[in-house]
Amino acid sequence: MTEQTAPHTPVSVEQFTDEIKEQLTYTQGVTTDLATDADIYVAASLAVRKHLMDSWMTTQRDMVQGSTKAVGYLSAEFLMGKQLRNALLNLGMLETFDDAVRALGHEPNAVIDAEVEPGLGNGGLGRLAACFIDSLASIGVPAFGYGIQYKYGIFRQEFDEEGRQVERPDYWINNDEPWGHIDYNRSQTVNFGGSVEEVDGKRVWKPDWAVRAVPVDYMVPGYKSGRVNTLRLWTARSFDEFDLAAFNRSDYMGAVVPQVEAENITKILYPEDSTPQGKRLRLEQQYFFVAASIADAIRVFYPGESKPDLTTFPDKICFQLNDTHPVIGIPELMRVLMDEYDYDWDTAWSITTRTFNYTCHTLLPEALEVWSAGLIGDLLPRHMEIIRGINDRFVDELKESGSDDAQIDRMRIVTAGDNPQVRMAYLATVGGSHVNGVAELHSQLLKDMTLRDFSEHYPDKFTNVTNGVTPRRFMRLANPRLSALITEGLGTDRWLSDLELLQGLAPLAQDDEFVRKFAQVKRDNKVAFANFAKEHYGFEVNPDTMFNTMVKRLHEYKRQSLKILAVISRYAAIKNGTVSADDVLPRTIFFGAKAAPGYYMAKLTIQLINNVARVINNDPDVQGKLAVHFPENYNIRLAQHLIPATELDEQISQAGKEASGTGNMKFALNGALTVGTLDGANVEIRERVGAENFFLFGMTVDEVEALYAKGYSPAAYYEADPRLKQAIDMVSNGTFSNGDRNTYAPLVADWLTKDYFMTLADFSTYADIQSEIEDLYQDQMEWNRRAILNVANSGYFSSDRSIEDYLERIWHTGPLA
Ligand code: 26Q
Repeated sequence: MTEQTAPHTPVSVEQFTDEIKEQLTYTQGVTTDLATDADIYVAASLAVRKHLMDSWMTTQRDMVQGSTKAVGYLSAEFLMGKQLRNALLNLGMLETFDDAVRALGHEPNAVIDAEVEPGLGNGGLGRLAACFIDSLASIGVPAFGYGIQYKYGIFRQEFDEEGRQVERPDYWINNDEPWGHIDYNRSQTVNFGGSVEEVDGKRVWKPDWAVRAVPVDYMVPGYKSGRVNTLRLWTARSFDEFDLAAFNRSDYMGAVVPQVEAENITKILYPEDSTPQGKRLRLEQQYFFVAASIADAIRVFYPGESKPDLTTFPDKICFQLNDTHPVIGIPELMRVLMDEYDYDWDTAWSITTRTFNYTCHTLLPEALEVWSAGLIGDLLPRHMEIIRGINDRFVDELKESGSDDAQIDRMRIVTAGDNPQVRMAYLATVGGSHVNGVAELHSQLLKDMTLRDFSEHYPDKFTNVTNGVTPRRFMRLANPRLSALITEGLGTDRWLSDLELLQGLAPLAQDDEFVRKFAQVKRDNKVAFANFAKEHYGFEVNPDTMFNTMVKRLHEYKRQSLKILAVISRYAAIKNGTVSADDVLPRTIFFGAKAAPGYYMAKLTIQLINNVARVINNDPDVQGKLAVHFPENYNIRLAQHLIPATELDEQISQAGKEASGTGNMKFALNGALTVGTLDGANVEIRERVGAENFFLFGMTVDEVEALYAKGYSPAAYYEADPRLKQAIDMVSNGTFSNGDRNTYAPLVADWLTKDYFMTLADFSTYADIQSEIEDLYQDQMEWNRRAILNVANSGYFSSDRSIEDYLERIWHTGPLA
């Protein structure tokens, strides 16, 4: 990383206290003595924003004056988490804040907690985008995050009496939201529908409706870099707020229809994070934010120019496509260049393909976005023409290079036949310079399977950038105790911007004194989590048990089922005395997971986990030996509390299905050991931390493929392992449904007859490795030594390193001078 510029002039506690009071009085109109925690939160946030303002403006100025190319990270999701403490950290004002807030008679944590977390993402992909813009600002690269300010983010999850997931709206903007700055003066118009006509030999799009895209800007402060970038989230507004004619006819509802329809576009985040449905509103969202962002970038980099030379556009900014969600940007930039600025196809194509790059985040074929050509043609007729133009030229290119018909059919961007479909991943691959996967294994599998024909046709386009996470939020903020110990051990806190320095901890794993301190930190984090859980979720946790966690979206491929079956098996063994009471290592198991509202099997699995927890936690026979907790509504805040307290992390997806995973990195960096399969970034984590410090089990990708090929029959595994048979029998005989045998019948039937992700086949090795885990845990010094080695060797998984890789392999740019 480059040398850091001076961040910011220090602010005294007195000055900051005064600034908070000033905001309270003159912005909010609240007296200091009557101010609530939420008032203080808003006042402090506004005061902090002011401290960022100068750096924000100089960063924007320097970006436009342009010593280096900027990055536009186009993403339908940014899962930011709470903002205030992150901004304070990056300004070096954490302690000043605590003291000022106390001086005003408030408790700092209560004020921090008053912030409502913006949940503008589903999971890994959205959180990755948030980590990346943090790293870009910290490295000093000029960048925009471009996305959508959803009015409702990811739903708030509740559990009903039966343990079923209930989705509640997440109306986060309802509260005072001091971070987003709405900038009506930089609005854009986004058009939809209509038709394309030929006028004087030119194709002219005559749209029939339009919405106004209004930017809401969030500051993205770099850590000690003196740089502040922008996250620009678009919100949709109507041009015709009100139909006066309708109102005058007393059609009061009808009068607001145009407004309601326009604002619907950014009303809600889609909660599906795989198997996307081809819903019109989703396409409207995608085009809405991408079209506004492209127009915005042209406005920013060619201010006031009516005839800009856009052949220089790829030197000003490159756009990273976070999965296929923004891929409609490719035909949109073509359209803008040809229709609005009069470039010919070849020039426009050259500019476009040099501007875009595409990151793929999946391997599941059903997760690849496909839009019906009919729908695109209806909503964006000119774009559909352009997509066909891209497709036709690409097919010609394939013919010239000697591809056979079968291969051409496999590779068409627009499928043949009477219900043609547009394959967005293919459009992204053809329309950009680079395609990357998100972990070594994933990138390899993309080349060998998912995009094989393309990697043969464009061998140089494909590369890998392994994901990473920001150590600022997920170590320094989430785990202050461990951070302090690391700083003490290394004699510096520079590791927060150069995470490979963690390697300096490796020798300390041999220092018993350090190991004991590390163990104490983990213990303190467990106690702190127990208190937090009690206060906010109402359950009792025993910190003298092993904390074993599985948190991630609920998906069959991630195999929460495997974990719950192993838990049930363990429960049965303790209850029946198959393991003697003395041999039982007390464990507390934590689950956190949201299911897509329409994903039946995932929701049934949530219900099962909740009911297994209910039965186990109420059974005196296993008291103190086994407990299961499923706090509802897993989110960034809960992650920041739970990850530092976890000792054993579960990354147990079927090999070849999890593109990367990023939770795995957060846990390793916070001193948990991982039990996991050879999947996604687990492979690289294990390579780095050492095979002896990672609990590996399960089939490999090749073994999985071989078993599919040979024909997989899960029932044979059920018959072969009595532990598995017993666990499944307990699910089907009503142990976890008050005797009702129907409740989980669909799950049981799936396990025994389909089990597409081979949970049953991996059960035995997974159950077997538990005794290895428990043996090591009995030796706390040795366990903690290995945990330290996980921390020491995981510095590679900083999102700063990911960004450095993007800069070098894909973006070919760097920090501002
Ligand atoms: C698409 C179309 C319509 C509706 C929804 C969607 C949609 C939304 C979100 C599709 C996918 C997602 C999110 C995917 C995701 O989070 N993938 C994860 O990305 C992480 C970051 O690269 C990886 O670590 C995970 O392995 C991967 O599952």
